[in-house]
Amino acid sequence: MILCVMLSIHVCKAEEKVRVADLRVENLINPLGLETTCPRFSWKLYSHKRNLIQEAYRVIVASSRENLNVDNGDLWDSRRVNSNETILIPYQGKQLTSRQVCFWKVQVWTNYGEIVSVDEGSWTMGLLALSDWKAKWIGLESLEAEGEDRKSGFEPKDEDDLRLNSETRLNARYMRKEIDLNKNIKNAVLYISGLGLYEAYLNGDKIGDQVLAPTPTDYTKRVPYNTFNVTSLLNKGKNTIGIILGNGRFFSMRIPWFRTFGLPQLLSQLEITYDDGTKETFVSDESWKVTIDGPIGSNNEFDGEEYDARKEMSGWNISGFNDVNWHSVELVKAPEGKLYSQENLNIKIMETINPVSIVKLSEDKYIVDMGQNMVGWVKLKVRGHAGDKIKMRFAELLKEDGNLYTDNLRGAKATDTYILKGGEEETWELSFVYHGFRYIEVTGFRDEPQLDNFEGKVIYDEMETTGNFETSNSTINQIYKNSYWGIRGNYRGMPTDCPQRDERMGWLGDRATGSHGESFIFDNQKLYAKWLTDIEDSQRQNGTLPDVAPNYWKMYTDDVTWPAAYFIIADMLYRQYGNDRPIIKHYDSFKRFLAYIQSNYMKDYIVTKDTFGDWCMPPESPEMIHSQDLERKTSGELLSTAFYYRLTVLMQKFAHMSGHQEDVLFYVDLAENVKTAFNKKFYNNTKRNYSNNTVTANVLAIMDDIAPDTVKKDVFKHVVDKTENEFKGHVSTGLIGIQWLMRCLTEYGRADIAYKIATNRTYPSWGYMIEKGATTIWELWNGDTADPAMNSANHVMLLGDLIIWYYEYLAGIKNADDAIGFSKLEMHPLIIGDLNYVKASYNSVRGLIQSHWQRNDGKFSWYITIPANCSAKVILPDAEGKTVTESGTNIKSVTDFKNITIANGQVVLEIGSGSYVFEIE
Ligand code: RAM
Repeated sequence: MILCVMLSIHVCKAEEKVRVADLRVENLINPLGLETTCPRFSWKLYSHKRNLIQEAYRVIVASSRENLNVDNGDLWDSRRVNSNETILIPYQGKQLTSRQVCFWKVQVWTNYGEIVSVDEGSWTMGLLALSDWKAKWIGLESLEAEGEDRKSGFEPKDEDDLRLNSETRLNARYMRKEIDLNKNIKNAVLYISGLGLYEAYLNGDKIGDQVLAPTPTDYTKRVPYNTFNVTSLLNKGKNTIGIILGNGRFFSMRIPWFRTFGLPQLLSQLEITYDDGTKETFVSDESWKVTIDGPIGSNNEFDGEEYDARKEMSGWNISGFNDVNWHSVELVKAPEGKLYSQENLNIKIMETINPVSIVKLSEDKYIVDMGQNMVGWVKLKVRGHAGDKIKMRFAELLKEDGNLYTDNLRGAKATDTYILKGGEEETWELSFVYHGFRYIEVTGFRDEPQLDNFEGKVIYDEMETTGNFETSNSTINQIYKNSYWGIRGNYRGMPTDCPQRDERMGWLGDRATGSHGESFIFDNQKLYAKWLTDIEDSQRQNGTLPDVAPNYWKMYTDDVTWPAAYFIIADMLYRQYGNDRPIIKHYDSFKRFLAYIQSNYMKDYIVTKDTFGDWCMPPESPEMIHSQDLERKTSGELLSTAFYYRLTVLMQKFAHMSGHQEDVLFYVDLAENVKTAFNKKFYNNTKRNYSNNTVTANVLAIMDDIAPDTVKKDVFKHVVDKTENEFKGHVSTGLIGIQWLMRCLTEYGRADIAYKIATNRTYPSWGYMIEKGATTIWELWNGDTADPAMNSANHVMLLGDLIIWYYEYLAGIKNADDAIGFSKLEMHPLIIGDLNYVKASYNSVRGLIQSHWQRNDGKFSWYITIPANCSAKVILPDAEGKTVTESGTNIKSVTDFKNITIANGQVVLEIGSGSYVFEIE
């Protein structure tokens, strides 16, 4: 059945044209307000043709469409460059200036002839110099916020007091300004930074579909602005700009428990070009008006939003509104950070889902079930009387009696209130707050609420879903689905640990290896590149790196395993997306961190400091969060030294790539010394294992390539023995060991154990979470029984290398060792357990990769697609001595196939682009 589908996909029309499409500048399609003056160009080649190779390209960049049309690259013409590169080609033309509009296209020569792009791209440059800004920062600081006074005076009794009693309340600020445009408008661009969060309107129309913008930073370091082309929203005559400011992370949810930056403030610059070529600029300044008496009251990311529809100010954001009762704005101090054009994508409503049930709990209390632990909010539809108050409380779980379980939200109130204006049906949704929830407790409805009174809005950074993955095993499929929901639910302009409790921090350790797996599912490169800058922003003078970034908590524990994510993710961006700039940009910071650790915490090449251990490993008793059992716990020194070693190895490559050749030898030596010290200290020559023989200790020694090759197999036997005998085929690691576990078991020949771990339904396992009703991934293996103090039901750190294993192993979609951005693939599917089929695809930076295999009655069929201009080493499992065909022809007779070899029962061959159907019988 599946095979028929495969075969029909394969039919290739010979006359089909090769296409060049998906033109991207800095990996964005038609971006506005680019920050870099050396943008890079990427495109994809589309073709079903086999062995298609780009032989040369020419990039043309013009200052007008007219010039582009006649191939006049007045800004840059690369001329014909003999190269097969299609990603991130750097601009080398005239100096680009603020606001410049650029048009570009690419011409490509392939071994099938020349293709002129049908697609053209364009971008505009941002405001590159501070002097481009004429706008002034405005706000309203003379009105005190509740909680604001606690910034200094508040003295908490203990941790809990601090957490619970440092909450803040502050109404949204509504700002407005009417302007006169006396001529016809040719072009209008708005540059805006509204801190913490803004919603912007022109003549009553909302600008853009972003929510919770701009994305969060350490505002003492960097202040993002967004750019919009707003030409279509303006008219000759009177026009009105209306802005609402929310608190976001600028005026923090908890002070002083969280860092805060100040009261909300706005910078807005509207630049108009008229038809006659003249220009006019309208900026935020002292002439604007403001009120804090609008419908959006307190808006606190942890506690929820309060909306009083009776306070709606009809027409406030259109011309002619009477604002005599509004205040004049105050000029406020600019935030310390550097203004920059935000290049990572904003958050948007990415999906809408409907609830699955409503249960009446008491006279006025209902529980709405969204059927899925989701992140975002609920759009409410209600009819009632003025003053009726609808209260919605959010939670991930229910108690046995059907009420919300909120203990694991800690201090987050997660409650929205909506007060009706009365009359017609009213609809409402959040502006500046979001929740992580599956269930909503609703009170205040006059009539019984119905399912269609609620609509779930799923929000996360606007990014393409690049991966699809399905197998014949329903547990694996459900874990994949839970991961998909969990990963995207924790993208909030930074990767957060969790979306529901009073935390929501960008914890570094959670994403080290996870980000690589995530990159198959989502095009997360812009988000992670931004996050690396957040991390860099948080680095201290002495080189220490934070545990959370942006550092809304000032946590610097000098751990190595958490900050390691900084390096590992830079490497991920390079390997998965071909982006070498993060490595080059952050090289000095990397170096400073390693030097800091070396001089402060290294003794005889062992790193003596570790804070978190193998975080959240399965503990010895069900209610525990952290194991206290010394036999289960892996030595902190071992963890930090193993990670340190890995970083020194990465630095050898990074030094080379960033032109610091002189450092390479230093890191080679350092790595060697660390490795020797590690083996000396932790290797037990008699038992042939590491330290106290935990799975994590042995797995790290093997996979970080610290254990000598001669002993790896013996060490691995202990991994197997522990897992099979002591843990009965279950995971025994926490956040650290899990980053390598699935790959280690598979690489060393026990994929069967990896498969068991992947499909277990008993504790501890991802399948166990499903067994207990999870629709996302838990923070703790024992999330159903552990203390609620740290027990999120939507955390992705325990995924470790599972998603990598799904794509690279089960599906066999993997970058070849020496390849960048999938220019060359190594396709080697893992045929294991009772799996009958795997159907995966990944839309890489070079195009769509597909792998669908199935086995049936001793016959193995595999459909694969290699993007144009790419190649693959294909490894056909269990093929020796069998008949191997491709599209019906014995592979030996297919002249295209190069280097066919047979080894270890596998047939290995090299292929070029195109689609193939291999069959082994
Ligand atoms: C918890 C977070 C996070 C983890 C840290 C160490 O508070 O949930 O996931 O990285 O602790």
